[in-house]
Amino acid sequence: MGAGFGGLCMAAELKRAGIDSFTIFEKEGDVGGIWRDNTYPGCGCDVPSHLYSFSFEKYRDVALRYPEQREILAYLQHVTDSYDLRGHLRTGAGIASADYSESTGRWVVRTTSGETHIFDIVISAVGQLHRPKLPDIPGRDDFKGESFHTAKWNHDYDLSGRDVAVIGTGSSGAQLLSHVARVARRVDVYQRTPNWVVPKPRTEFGPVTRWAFTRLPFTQNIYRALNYLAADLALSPIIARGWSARPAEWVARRHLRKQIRDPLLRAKLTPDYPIGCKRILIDNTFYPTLNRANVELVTDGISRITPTGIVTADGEHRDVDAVIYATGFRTTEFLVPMRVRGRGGVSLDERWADGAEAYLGMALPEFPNLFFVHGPNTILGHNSNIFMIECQVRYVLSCLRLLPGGGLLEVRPEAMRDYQRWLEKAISRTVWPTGCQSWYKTASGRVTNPWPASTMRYRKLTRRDPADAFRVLTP
Ligand code: N01
Repeated sequence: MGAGFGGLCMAAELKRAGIDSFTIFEKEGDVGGIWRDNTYPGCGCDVPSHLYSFSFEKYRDVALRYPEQREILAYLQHVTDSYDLRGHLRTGAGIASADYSESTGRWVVRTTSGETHIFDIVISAVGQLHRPKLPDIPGRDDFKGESFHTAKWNHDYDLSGRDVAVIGTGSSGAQLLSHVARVARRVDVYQRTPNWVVPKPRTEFGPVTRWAFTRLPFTQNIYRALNYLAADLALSPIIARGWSARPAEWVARRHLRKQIRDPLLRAKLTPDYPIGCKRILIDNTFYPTLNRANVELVTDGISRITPTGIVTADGEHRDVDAVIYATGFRTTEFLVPMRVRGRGGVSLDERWADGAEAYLGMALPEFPNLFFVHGPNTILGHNSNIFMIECQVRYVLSCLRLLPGGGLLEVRPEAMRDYQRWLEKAISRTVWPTGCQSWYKTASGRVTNPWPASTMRYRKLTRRDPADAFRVLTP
């Protein structure tokens, strides 16, 4: 389910393993996942392109360090074609439900258009950042101007010469701001919580690197490995206030000081929570854009939206022509709106009512032969998510090898319990539970989305023999 990075990786690896009997269901019209949906101006990735690609299909660029949305989407289309996946793809086919049948030991999968399919194994790869979240602000629906979410950009609406409100200053809001401010007459940027922002290294490679990448292609592999190691060894300790947290905060403060001269504006942009608690922004354009004469950072809370603009807590009404919601995604709902039922009719919604959890983020007792790619506690803010996806896909393939002639595989409750205990302890050592509010956790404060350790740790855990944690059932 899903034809983003996760689903395509799974499909390509199935092909590479000689398995051809699979279908990829995609609710939209093409592959690409979030990189198909997010087309806002400035959309790109702050993970270097060499690292933000599959190890079996390395992305090569001798000019640019960071890929833009269009390049990533083209890369995913290239993977789809190179691994001959189009024939397996069913587009416009959202999944409404997946029910385990006790009598057949198979899964009954229904699409939103009412088709029914039967499968031995179901793998969900729907991602965590695909359902836009619009804020619950009174009067939102009364606004008479143009409004849209960053993941549903209206390219038919010309922002030139308009007065625009941008609500939200996360990765998306920060990336698009300079592009909007360049054409709009005025931009009000509504910030609820400031983010830690560190400088982005130079986008273009220098002449020596270009020469090496062109003449000695193996140097691209070295560069990829160095990026991976740097992220894991230097960035991942930040989340648990390890050795690099203070230096990272120092770099971010210096970046802010250098780019924002006005002390009042600087104060508004200074976070009061530990770095790494929310996703760190890697950006060079957000702060300078706030210095522009046509941009105002508004930090008073929004009390309501009127037909013509936005009213803040201090009572000020700012008229605008358009409102851009850079307000993030419904991250903790995972497989919603799908209805999934396992053995004995147990519902995934009920199992996850207090927050999603899964063994290594991939499997649950009572849900035989159901796997998740990018499931609970597997997303990263400090390294390439593609690495995590590959670990999961490799592990799922190892699971499938335990069923050479078919059959059912289910994670043992003891393995799930031990893993969850370890996970919660690891999370409790991070800054996430108490440091701030973020999309990493549920309304009740349970951290359900990010991985709380190094990616090397995840690699080690997913290299173990799944036979240690799973049992084979007879239907
Ligand atoms: O969403 P977000 P995003 N009133 O949830 C604010 C990835 N990504 O789309 O912080 C006012 O981060 C909210 O405020 P607060 C990346 O993993 C990667 O920007 O909750 N404001 C916040 O400022 C990223 O983390 C790239 O107080 C409201 C913002 O909206 C993830 O996607 C590029 C509000 C939401 O920020 C999501 O990023 C882009 C309200 N009622 C995205 N409600 C790369 O480069 C929410 N906000 C890889």
